[in-house]
Amino acid sequence: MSLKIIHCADVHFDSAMSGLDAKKVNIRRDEMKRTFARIIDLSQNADMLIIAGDLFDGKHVSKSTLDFLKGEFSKIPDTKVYIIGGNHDFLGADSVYRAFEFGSNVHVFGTETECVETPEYDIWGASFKSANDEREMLSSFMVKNADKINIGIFHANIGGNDYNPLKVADIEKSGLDYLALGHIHKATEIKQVGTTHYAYCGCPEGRGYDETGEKGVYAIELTKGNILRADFVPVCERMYFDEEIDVTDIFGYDEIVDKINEKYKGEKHIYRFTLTGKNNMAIDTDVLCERIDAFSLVVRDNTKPAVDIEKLSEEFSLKGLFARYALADKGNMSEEEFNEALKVGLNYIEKEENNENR
Ligand SMILES: [Mn+2]
Repeated sequence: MSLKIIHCADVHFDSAMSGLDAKKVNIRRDEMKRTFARIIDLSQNADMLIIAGDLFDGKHVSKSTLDFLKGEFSKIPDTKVYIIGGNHDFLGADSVYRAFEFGSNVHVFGTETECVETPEYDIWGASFKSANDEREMLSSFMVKNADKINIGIFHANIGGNDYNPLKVADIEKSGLDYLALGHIHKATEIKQVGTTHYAYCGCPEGRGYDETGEKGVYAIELTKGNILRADFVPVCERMYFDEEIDVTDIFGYDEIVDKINEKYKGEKHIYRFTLTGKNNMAIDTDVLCERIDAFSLVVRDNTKPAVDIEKLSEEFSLKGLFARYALADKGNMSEEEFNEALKVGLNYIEKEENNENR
């Protein structure tokens, strides 16, 4: 007998989605629902859907989100849904997990480690009882029926000091066959210690520039002691990109736009490009953003002027004088402001000198 599992975590429904305007936040929230609907689709033929914490971003969950979830879970009546509360949606006294009825195929684990026994497998899990639950939930843990398939679901920080810190040695002693983890938003590969396989699947949809690239879930098929299949299945609607673009030796907005387009490729994702390198152009990043049709785009200018400012400050010239004043005032500015001021000033002086020489 083999067991099919869809392992997801950290959906963070109803989160604020920083950096996007209100209209785009609403679009992203709809996309989040489509992403979740895809996870439900994947779960049609699975024995279980595991949600390893932080299904919600906080304790305030909208009625529409709850009704949506109930509707989705009802589409997979033959798939068991196992949920634990993570640090964001811990099982406090006023938790939605206590108040809302998600459906007869849905089980939410309580705050003490419990086991749901079925003829085919035992599944173990526990919800966080506070935002920073420091209990080590797997220390001195041991499965009950070692000859059965044993699954674990925990929100945890492997090797950390907080958020249910897990020791790899405890995983090794657990007797679990598969440990489905949540909390870290970046997927790991399927790891193995002793006879236990374990993984973080990451979040299914990025919500910030620290959650870049393809996001998804794990589709696992296993028998006692054997992983038959472990596929990372991307399900995200949109991706975040946070990349640097070196604009040394390129000049003019056209060339910078070309260079951005090489990375951007016309796709409607969420981008943050940071211009780096040395360039004397005083770049208006708004102009760049207007010329690129992305879902969301931020361009930051971290370029430095292509001059040696220390050396310039020793010159007996208007530029030299400007450089001396600029260096003297440097302490009052951020690095970015300083570089911007240098470029604007030096470009201005250059223009004036060119006019005089005409
Ligand atoms: Mn999370």
